[in-house]
Amino acid sequence: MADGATLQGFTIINSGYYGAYCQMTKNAVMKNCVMAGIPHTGFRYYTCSATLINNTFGKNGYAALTSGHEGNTVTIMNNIFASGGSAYELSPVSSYNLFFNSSYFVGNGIGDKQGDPLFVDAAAGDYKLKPGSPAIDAGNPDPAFNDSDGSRNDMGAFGGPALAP
Ligand SMILES: [Ca+2]
Repeated sequence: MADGATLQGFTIINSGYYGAYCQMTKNAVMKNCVMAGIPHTGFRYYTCSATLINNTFGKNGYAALTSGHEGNTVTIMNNIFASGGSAYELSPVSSYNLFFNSSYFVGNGIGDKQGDPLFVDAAAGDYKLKPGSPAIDAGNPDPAFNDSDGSRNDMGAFGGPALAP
């Protein structure tokens, strides 16, 4: 990804080696993306600054996020990390993320929590949330992040203001 680039609204399942690769990039943004079944890593960093908001990481081969080098500044918020590791070789600034079966970084910020996100049908690639999911109305409570229906932010790729209801 290039400096200041935004990757938004993509679903990348069972593809490639890295879902996206951010190398020597400043101020990259990824939001409302689904990354699942990727052989290595959903999002790979190499000396990069980036913000990840409202993404869903399903089960990936190695981890949701990995870093190939130090010197990263990564902020994660309102994301769901489900299985296959969350972040390896990387210490993101974290808030309002949901972690499930994550073997590396499991969140240490305000609003971070653990639990089964209750996807509709992950095996079939449907990463929307079932009623009762702990990710519903559990993202950042600032109205700037509200869902398009006006309710509090739902964690994951289908929450936040960017998508139509
Ligand atoms: Ca909501």
